[in-house]
Amino acid sequence: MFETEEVKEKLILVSVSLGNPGDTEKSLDELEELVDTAGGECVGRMVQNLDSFVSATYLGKGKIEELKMLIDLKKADGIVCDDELSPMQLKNLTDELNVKVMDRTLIILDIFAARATTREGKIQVELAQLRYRSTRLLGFGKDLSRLGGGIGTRGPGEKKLEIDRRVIKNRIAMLRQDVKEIEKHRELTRKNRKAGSITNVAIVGYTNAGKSTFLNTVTNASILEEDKLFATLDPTTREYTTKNGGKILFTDTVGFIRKLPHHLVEAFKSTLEEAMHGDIILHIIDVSNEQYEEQMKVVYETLDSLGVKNKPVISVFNKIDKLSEEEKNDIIFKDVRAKYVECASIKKGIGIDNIINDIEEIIREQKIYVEKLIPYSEAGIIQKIRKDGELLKEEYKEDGIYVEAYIPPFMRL
Ligand SMILES: Nc1nc2c(ncn2[C@@H]2O[C@H](COP(=O)(O)OP(=O)(O)OP(=O)(O)O)[C@@H](O)[C@H]2O)c(=O)[nH]1
Ligand SMILES: [Mg+2]
Repeated sequence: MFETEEVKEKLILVSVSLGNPGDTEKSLDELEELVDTAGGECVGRMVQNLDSFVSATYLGKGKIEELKMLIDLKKADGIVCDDELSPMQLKNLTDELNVKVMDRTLIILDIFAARATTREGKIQVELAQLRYRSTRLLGFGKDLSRLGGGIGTRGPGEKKLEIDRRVIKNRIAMLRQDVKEIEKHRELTRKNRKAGSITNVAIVGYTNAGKSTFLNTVTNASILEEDKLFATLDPTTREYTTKNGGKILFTDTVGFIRKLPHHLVEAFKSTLEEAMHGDIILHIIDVSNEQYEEQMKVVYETLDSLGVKNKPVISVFNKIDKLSEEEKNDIIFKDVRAKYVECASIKKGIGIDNIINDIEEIIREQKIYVEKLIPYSEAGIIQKIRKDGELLKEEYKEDGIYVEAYIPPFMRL
């Protein structure tokens, strides 16, 4: 991702394990992937088992001494903690260790900064980065400025992030204004779309599950699909025409991850909500990832936090081509939150027809039966019913056209 960088930063991953050691290791595996994506190199790991985080220093005293030795031994340039550090923890650890101290949030923000391409994406990422920074500069001198360059200091585009507190404050105010403008515009387009009475399907899922691959396969969109975390940041909407000529809009958006920084969720709220305004949620799961159940949980937690409720969910267990026959037999493809469950290999085009069928089935179920006399002045509506609904009967009478039909809930007669 940052090919221009010549020397990779050597980093040690650090975690405090409060519960299951297996979960901690899996979370660290993911952190390693994140660090790799951000252009760093993991040269070691250190885990401390504790009942709770040490509020001032994240790790206990003895462990910090051990960590110092590991840093010397591995000639590491810095550490990355697997949880978001408080400003105090960041300051104290930096003072103690004298190397670059980063956390999971900073790494994710860095990746987002590099991935952002649209004006909106860039504004949202910068806003999240500056909010993260502003509290970490406050009252503690310029701890983040001690990061030097490289990972954690890159803003969207080629820009280096601001470290001056006053400038940050002004910039945040400006960016917030920009975000407001964007939201206003969004609200308008959303209304227009509703008026167009097309079913919206929001594609959601853990990062790297295959969301963009689905949209590309089904609608010939050309969204970057990559075996990297957070390949997609900006939402993309594409129209799909069913065999019967009905229209469906699919929206692909940013993937979820455990411990998604709240600054990012805040900043990306409008993007995420946009996608969540869908009528149907298409949940893509990478069933070849051994953590897929945990990932499903994270997805539903994120949806809950965004207030997405009472929408029909279709869950797709994707990448079944990567499973052995034995694994396929062992896995129970089940999701209690879903109305329909499908197995698929989206990349190989397997299972896609079933997914489309499920969507059509839901659309059909959502339709409302009406009997109505439509005045001749509004005869154009018949065309709309043919397109988005099902016209059962039409009779031309003196004062209008009498229809019996199934219409979508968003259509008004
Ligand atoms: N083996 C296999 N690989 C797949 C399948 N579907 C997608 N992939 C691969 O999985 C990787 C991630 O796919 P994307 O479509 O970019 O995933 P995404 O959910 O959009 O990920 P983010 O945008 O990062 O959140 C790519 O390398 C795809 O080629 C599948 O059915 N089988
Ligand atoms: Mg994607």
